[in-house]
Amino acid sequence: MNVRSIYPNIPSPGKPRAALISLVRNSELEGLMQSMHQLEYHWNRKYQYPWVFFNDEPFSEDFRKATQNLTSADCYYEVVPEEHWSLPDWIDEGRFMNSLEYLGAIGVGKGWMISYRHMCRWNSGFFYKHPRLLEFDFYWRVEPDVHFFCDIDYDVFRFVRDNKIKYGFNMAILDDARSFPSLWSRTRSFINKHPDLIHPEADLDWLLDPLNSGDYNNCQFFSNFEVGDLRYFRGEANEKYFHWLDQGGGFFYERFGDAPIHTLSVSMFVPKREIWFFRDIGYQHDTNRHCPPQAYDRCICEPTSIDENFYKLVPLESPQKKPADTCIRQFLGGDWLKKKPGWTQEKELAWGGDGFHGYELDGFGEL
Ligand SMILES: Nc1nc2c(ncn2[C@@H]2O[C@H](COP(=O)(O)OP(=O)(O)OP(=O)(O)O)[C@@H](O)[C@H]2O)c(=O)[nH]1
Ligand SMILES: [Mg+2]
Repeated sequence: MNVRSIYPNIPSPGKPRAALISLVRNSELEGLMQSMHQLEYHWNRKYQYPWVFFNDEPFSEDFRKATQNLTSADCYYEVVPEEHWSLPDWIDEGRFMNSLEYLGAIGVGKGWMISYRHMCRWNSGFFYKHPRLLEFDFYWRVEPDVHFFCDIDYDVFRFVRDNKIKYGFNMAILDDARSFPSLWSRTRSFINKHPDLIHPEADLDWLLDPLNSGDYNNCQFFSNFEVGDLRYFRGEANEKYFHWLDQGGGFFYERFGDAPIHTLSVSMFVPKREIWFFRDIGYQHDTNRHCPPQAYDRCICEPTSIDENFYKLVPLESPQKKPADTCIRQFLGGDWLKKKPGWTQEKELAWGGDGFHGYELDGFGEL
């Protein structure tokens, strides 16, 4: 059946210029189809936002046909420009090779993979510059093999636009600090160089550990799910910050990830009220899963506690220092940081009877 006949795409003058975007290999078609199918079924068949697929090589005919078959929205197939996916001339290749060997040997996830470094760099500083995305103001990032569990009955892009949200996430978890030993010192030097770029209503404190000399606590928005404002990423503050990190070589001599970089960027340059926790969108990437409470009528997942996933990438047993509270509590602050009787980080919390209260955001109230 043609989904257009059920949900006619009535173009309204105010429809946000937005797209679903996915960097993906031809070989990941099956995994992508599963992600796409679920997001189309639960959400996009009602809104028909276009899909933009990116690849470091041309997409195959099979890939195009299969993906186009899953949506009645427009699909675009783009190749990443060579200069956004190659070794810059200021990088010492020998030092890069040593880093691949070293991070691989100590077991940092995909630390040995050259393509992974390019992927992280592209997601940090290049995706929003691609000519195709210049047609759009907002994006929702979708990876192969992820799951969407809930019917989403509102236009996420309209919500983001109308409420001036610059960045939306649905998991905040600890990252492996061995992948970016110099990220915080490099970020600190950027702050010292450009104090004027720090937004007066930004909140960086949730990312700093008072028990560890005020250093970065390694919390990150888990960026395989993100909804954001492309104009923010193209703006002066983020662009200068990315350039500063890139010049330091951390994408190649270390394994700087786009997740901690996006997290630090928006936490420095965006008012906190413009960062949104999509607690209502059930989602899974590998073993990391987020499922909203009290949403049995529209979600097909078991509700997860607010602290879920905190230790998934960095186990409790690792020697890495942990912040005093889980990353999401650090972000939410306020009452979320008050310890309940018997509360410890090690214990997965059963969801309390009173449900999630969200946090007040200019009167948008509870999620
Ligand atoms: N076209 C293309 N896509 C890539 C390449 N490397 C990664 N990607 C895509 O970038 C996204 C992230 O890559 P992953 O390897 O899954 O990285 P990750 O999610 O941090 O790692 P996992 O936790 O192992 O899934 C996925 O959408 C991949 O399909 C590449 O070399 N070429
Ligand atoms: Mg992945």
